[in-house]
Amino acid sequence: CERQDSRASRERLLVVANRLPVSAVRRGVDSWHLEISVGGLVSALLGVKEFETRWIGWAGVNVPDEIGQRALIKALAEKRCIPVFLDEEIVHQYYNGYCNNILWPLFHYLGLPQEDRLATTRSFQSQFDAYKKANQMFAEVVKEHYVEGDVVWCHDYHLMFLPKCLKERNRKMKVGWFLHTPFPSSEIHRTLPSRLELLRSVLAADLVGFHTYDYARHFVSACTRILGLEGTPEGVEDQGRLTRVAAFPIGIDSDRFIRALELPQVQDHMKELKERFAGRKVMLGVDRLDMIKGIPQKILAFEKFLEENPNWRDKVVLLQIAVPTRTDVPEYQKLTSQVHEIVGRINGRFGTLTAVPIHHLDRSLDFHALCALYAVTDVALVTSLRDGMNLVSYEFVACQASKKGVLILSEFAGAAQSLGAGAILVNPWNVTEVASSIGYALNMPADEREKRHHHNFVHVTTHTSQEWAATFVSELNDTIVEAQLRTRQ
Ligand code: ADQ
Repeated sequence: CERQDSRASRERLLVVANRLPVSAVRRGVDSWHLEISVGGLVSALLGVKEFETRWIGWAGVNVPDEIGQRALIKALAEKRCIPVFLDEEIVHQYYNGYCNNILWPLFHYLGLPQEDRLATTRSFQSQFDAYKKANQMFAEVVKEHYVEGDVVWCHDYHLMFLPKCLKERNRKMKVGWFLHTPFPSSEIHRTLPSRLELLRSVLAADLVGFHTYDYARHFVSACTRILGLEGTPEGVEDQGRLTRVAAFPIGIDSDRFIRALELPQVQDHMKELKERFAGRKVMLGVDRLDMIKGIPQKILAFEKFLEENPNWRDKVVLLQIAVPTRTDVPEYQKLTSQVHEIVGRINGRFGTLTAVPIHHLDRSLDFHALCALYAVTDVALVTSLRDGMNLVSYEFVACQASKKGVLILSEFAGAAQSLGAGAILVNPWNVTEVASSIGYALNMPADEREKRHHHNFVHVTTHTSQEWAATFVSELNDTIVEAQLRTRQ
C-alpha cells in the first residue's frame, strides 16, 4: 500500500550500489548504529530529491546471524535502505579481490598490483566467480523489492554483471548502469580475462552512462573491437537491439554547500581557520587516501615549489585531508606510511619552531568543517592520477563565491572536461609543472581569479547532482519508449 501511494506521487528509483550510503556498526545482539559514509557516489546521490528513492547495497559488515540481520533490515528501512548480506569469503573474493584489486587499478590505468601479479593471475577465476555470485545476490534483492514501473539504476564497476542478472529475472525491468570511474581505452579493457562477459552483461542494460564522452567512446570501441558489434551514434547495436550509451557528467548539490556557509558553526570554523593561518596563503587537498588520488606526487610538487621559492616558505601552508580507505590492504598501508614519511621529511626540512608547511590529517571531516575549509582556501590542489570525475573540485568551487580561489586540477580527472576553462590544468606526474602552477596560482591577479572562478561557479551551480539524476532517468525512460516503438514497427 505504501509502495502504491509513493508511486502515485513520485517515480520510484531503486539505486543499487555496492555500498549503502550508511555504514552499520553493531552495538548489541539486535542493535545497530548507522553512520553516513564518505565518498563521491554518496555525496552525489544524497542531493537527489525528485524521486522516491530506495537504496539497495551492502552495509559494509558481515552479519551471520538471523537476529542481527532482522534488526539491521529494520534499522536501515528508516533510512530507505535495503541491505544485501554478503559473507566474509564473498566480500574477500568479490570486493577486495575482483573489484578493488583488479577492476579499480585497471580502470585507472594503474595495471595490476606489481608484487602479486602472479598470485592475482592464479586467483583470477575464483575472484571472478565470486564477483558473479555477489552480483546474483544483489539481483535477488532487487527482484524481491521491485515494483512494476520502478527504475533500477545500477552503479559502478562492482556491479557490471548486474544488468544481465536483472534482465534474466525480468526482461521488462527498466535497467540503467552508470560507471563512476573512467572506462579505460579498449586496449586496457582487452587485457581482462573476463572482458567479453563483462561487456556483454553491461550491454543488457537499456542505458549505459559515463561521466565523459571519452569514457563512453572507449566503451563503444571495446564493444566494437572486442565483441565485434556495431557502434552507432546512439550506442551499441547487437542483432537489432540497441543499448544506448551516453555521457552524463555528475554534479553536486551546490545549494547545500552555499547555504552551509551562512551557518553560525561554519562561520565560527572559518574565523578560527583564518586566525590560525593569518598571514599565510592556504592551499588545500581533500582526498580519499587512494593510489589514484596522486597524494605523494602532490606533496612532492609542493616541496619543489618551496625549494624553488624560499620567499614563500613562511607564507603558505598546505592542508592535506586524507580520509583512509581500505586500511586492511598492504598496498594502502604502504601508501599511508609513504605519505607520512614525505610529509615528515618536508616539515623537518622547511618547518620552524612555530610553524610547519604541511598539515596532514588522516581522517574524514564533518560537512561543516569541510565547507569552512573550502571557503578559506586560496588554492585547491586536485591532482588525481586518474579520476572518473572528482567532486572535491566541484565542492571547492561552490564554496568560493567570496574568496574566488584558484583550482589546480589534474588533466586526468573527468572534471578537467567541465572545469578546465576555469582551472589551471596540470599533468600530476610532472612535479615541475605542478610546482610552477602553484606559483602561478598564488600570484594570480584578482581579475583573472574572478574570471576563472565565475566560469566554474556557473558550471557547478547549473550542473547539479539533481539535474544529473533527472537527466539519466528521463533518458532511460525515453530509451525504453523508443525501443518499444522500434519493436512495434
Ligand atoms: P571518490 O573517489 O570518492 O568518488 P570524489 O568524487 O572526489 O572521489 O568524491 C569524494 C567525496 O568524499 C567528496 O564528496 C568529498 O567531500 C568526500 N571526502 C573526501 N575526503 C574527505 C575527507 N577527508 N573528509 C570528508 N569528506 C571527504 C568516485 C570516483 C570519482 C567520482 C565520484 C562520483 O572515484 O571520480 O567523481 O565517484 O561519481
